[in-house]
Amino acid sequence: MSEAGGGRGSGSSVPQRAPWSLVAATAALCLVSATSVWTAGAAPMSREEKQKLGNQVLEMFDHAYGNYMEHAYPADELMPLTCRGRVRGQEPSRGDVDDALGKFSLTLIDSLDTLVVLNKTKEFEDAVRKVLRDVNLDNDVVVSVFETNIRVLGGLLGGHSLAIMLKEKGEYMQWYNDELLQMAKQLGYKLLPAFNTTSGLPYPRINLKFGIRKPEARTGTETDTCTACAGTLILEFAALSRFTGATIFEEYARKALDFLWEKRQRSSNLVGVTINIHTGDWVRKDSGVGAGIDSYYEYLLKAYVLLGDDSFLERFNTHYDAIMRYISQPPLLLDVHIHKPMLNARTWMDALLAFFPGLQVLKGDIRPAIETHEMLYQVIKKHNFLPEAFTTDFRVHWAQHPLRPEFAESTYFLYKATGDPYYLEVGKTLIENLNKYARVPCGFAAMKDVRTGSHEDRMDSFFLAEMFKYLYLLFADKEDIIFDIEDYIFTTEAHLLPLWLSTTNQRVSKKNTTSEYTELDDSNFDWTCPNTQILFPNDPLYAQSIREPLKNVVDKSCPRGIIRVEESLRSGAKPPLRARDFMATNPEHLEILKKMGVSLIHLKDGRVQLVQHAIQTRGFVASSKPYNGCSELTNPEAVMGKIALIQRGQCMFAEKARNIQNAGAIGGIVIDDNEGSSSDTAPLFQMAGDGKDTDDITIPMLFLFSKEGGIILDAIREYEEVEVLLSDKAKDRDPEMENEEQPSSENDSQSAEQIASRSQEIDLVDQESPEESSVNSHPEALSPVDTDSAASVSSSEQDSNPMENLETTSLDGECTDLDNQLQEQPETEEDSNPNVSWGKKAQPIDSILADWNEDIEAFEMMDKDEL
Ligand code: DMJ
Repeated sequence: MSEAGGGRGSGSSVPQRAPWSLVAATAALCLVSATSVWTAGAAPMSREEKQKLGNQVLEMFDHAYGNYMEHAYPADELMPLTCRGRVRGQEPSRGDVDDALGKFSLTLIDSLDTLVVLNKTKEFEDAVRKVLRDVNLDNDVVVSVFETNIRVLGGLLGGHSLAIMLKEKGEYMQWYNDELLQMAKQLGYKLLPAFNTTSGLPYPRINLKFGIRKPEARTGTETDTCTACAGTLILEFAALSRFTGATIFEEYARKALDFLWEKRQRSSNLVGVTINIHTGDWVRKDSGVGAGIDSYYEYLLKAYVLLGDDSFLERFNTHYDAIMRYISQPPLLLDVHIHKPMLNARTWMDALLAFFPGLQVLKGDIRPAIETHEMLYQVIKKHNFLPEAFTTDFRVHWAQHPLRPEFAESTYFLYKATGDPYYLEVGKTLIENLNKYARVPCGFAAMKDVRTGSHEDRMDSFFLAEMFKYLYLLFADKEDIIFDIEDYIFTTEAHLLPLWLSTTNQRVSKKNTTSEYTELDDSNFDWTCPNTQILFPNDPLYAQSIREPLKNVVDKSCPRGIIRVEESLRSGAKPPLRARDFMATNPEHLEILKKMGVSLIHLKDGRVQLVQHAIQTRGFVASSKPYNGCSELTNPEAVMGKIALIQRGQCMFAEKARNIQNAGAIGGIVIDDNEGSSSDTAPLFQMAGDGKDTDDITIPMLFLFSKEGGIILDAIREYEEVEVLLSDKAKDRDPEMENEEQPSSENDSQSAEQIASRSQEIDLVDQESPEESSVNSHPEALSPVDTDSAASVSSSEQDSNPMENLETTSLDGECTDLDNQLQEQPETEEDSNPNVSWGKKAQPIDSILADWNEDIEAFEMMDKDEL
């Protein structure tokens, strides 16, 4: 490569960053700024212990890499149980998974820069020579464009990046003359025909020898690709362009990203999982941060960091807002529908989303990163590894675990951001589990079933590319690494690309898309990096205080489904009634509904209607002290006979409820401590107990997001006394209800018509198919009483059991069981049709049916999903 190309060829000196590019570099660099800050909580780990663990990682890498080189090379992967190489065509096909194998010594290429990170420079030099000598990129084999890009192109570029770094240091790689880069360029040109679509989105597969179109290609007929597949090219392609000066690669990757951005669902700002590469229609409209989408988001933020192009940050921020609004339900991340983002599309999560906390660290949003990571860690502690998919109550959904590195990745970034030694302990557990459960004489074997500990004859290349890198770096001090890791950004396969590329060969014309966005303001940049200076030195227990309330989230969750039924059969207790099992003709089911304050009415036309009776508590509000309500109140006189205001966090809701109840409060309102949260945008939040019996709690409790809670807080600042009405009905949902007297629990004896006129309404089209029911119910609502007259309004009678009230949202009792929340999804604007089941208004049956069919189709499709 010539200097004229502007790239950094061998012997060239490191280009100076232009001042503006520091923004990009800083975004990556600030991740490591907290390493020296010790946080209390977990005991600090001694240097010796860290070194010991680092050495253990090295030994494990040697075991994996050594066995691959000895028994598998030049095959793409090692089969660690039978101790031989996996050669495509010679083994039974595993379907899409095999598309990563191009007969190009995948594991060797994917391991190149890991060797340098792990200080195995001599081995790196040998490995590069082998790649140059042995690897053929022109095989008649159909490969995945995505996998080939992230693993092979990324591997070659990462190898090149570190080769030129070493050469410049003057000891190793002195013979190197950009040969890896030349191979990368050759591969880049082989991938380009995949982009020959009207949309600019690449075909998912390409024949390395024949491309797409030729009859011999055996590909090119696909119509769909995954969003991550089309949206995870920019780092490698831009690096290739900037290293070589050939702008075409960056242009193609940008075009694909531009197209995806154009196609985002405009009201939710989310993207689906798969898209038609010709029409741009979303084929799968479910949306999450895991399989199928994950690295699309990752590359938007990292493209900004590497390339310094604001438009990528703007897009990322727009998507991120949508993710936090709809998908993030801390500590969970749950897929939703792009067109109905308040509707969960699944009741399980996949293991790939474990990278997301790491991305949140890069974004600077530490709190949810800590929460999700903690939840994942507890799942790991339960099953030794993260199963490929697990349910919202943390049961295994898909039991395999192919030694994925995402959780180690997030652990590393969280440690860098917080300096909390807790994350070192997490890393230690990962190492122990790998050695204990996955290590076999000939390498490390993927888990076939995390529950039984059975193995698969498989060791994916990403295990060497990523896992060992992140684990080694977790325990390494600066002096343990022979170069400055802060000068590089990690691709999604953990390959290293130098940040100086941001100022090199920037000749690619950028689409002018900025007019679509709101101007970037300072706040965007505030949140681009974790501001560790502010967060941690002042509060060394920050990360721990976020983790603490979640420490039993997995253990205390209610097991469900088969396990639960089996357990209940053993114990004689009745299993919980799940929404889909509900039978309108079953008296026991009706009894459960009744206990929840819900009656079932048979209508003349054959439909049935579920009606929920209003439950109310009226009283003056008073702030509790301490405000978090986590210990005995110091101001019982102030809250006695009142509705206590408490802040979310620090302890379980049940604990808060007990403390205010003991102080004499007649109800409680928990206000979210997540500043800016609002029921306008956040999905329904359901309070749950701590897994223990909550029968002792008899006062009603209500949760309000920060914006709505702020209305009350403002009111008490302005007026001496503020009275509120806690009700399970939103008064303002139906103006017709405004003047009606609110029904009380005595309404049990009212006529069906009376109740129906002021109730939420559920239409079941077919009583025999209750699983097809659609219920339009609403979260508990609080109606502030007119503050002018508040003082003169006397307290109404408290007539409900609060936890019962809370639990009416879930047939499963204390569990936050999204499966059973059936119909607790607040409607989106798009969905909020004034005719939809509120009061007596009815949604036209055709539209209900169309809606249901769409949802059912989506659910069925998702049930069949594979990662
Ligand atoms: C890796 O190949 C990459 O990280 C990719 O983005 C998705 N995950 C696999 C490993 O799990």
